[in-house]
Amino acid sequence: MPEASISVPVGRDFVYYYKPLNPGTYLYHCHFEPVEHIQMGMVGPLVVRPLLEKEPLYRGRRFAYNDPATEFRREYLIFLTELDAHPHHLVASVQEFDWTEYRPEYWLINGRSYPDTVKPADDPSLPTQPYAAGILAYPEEKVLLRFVNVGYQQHSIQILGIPLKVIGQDATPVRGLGGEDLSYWKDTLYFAAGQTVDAVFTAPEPGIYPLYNRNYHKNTNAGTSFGGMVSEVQVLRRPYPASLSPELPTAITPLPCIKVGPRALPGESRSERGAT
Ligand SMILES: [Cu+2]
Repeated sequence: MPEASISVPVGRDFVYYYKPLNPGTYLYHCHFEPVEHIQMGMVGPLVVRPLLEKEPLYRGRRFAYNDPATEFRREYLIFLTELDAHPHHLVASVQEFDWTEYRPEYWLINGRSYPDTVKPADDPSLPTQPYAAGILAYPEEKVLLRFVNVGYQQHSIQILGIPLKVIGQDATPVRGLGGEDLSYWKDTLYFAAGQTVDAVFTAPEPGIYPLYNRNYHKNTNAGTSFGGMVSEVQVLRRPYPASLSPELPTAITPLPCIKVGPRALPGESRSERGAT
């Protein structure tokens, strides 16, 4: 809950435990001064995998939820944020900013704007934006897109030529009270701020299919076209024989994370800080 949860002072750490109960696509963000800190980048996605994947019958296969109908071959994260450079300049020089003046001029997918979105992960030209935002698949593969909108605006995303089937929203499978399948097809998905959506498609014939924000002013970088919340779905021709097909990312690949364990500050023992 913003402003009511525990704060972590500068130079200190805090170990937070939680038990994930339900599979799906989530997001996390800082809960202290969130209006400023979310804008400054204290945000991220969180994926909880279904226990179904651990059952012997389904081992080695991927599912979005505990339902065999939610199987997929590849998954990609579409992490939507936007950025107003003005408060960043002010905060960097320790000046106040009135957040009701928030007017973003950069729109990002996975922390990048087009054309950077389609560059590979860990591209040397983007040392602080390591995540790729392009979507790769071979024809007829089932692709799961995990959309997370952690911007302050609503966003509408369409993939030209590829309708999307919504199977989950806010980490909840789209089902009726009796468990009936209420998943539905959409050309344009609309995301409220703070919303997540799981949508699938079957890769069509080889080609490049643009993924873009239908609010066209968000297809720019500070007024310069063409940019912003734009990426591509690339459906690649599978070489023959299929065994020669280059490896594609089959799942969200986490970057190597820095392991931060409970550390004692000088003059302080671990037990005093409640570390276990
Ligand atoms: Cu914060």
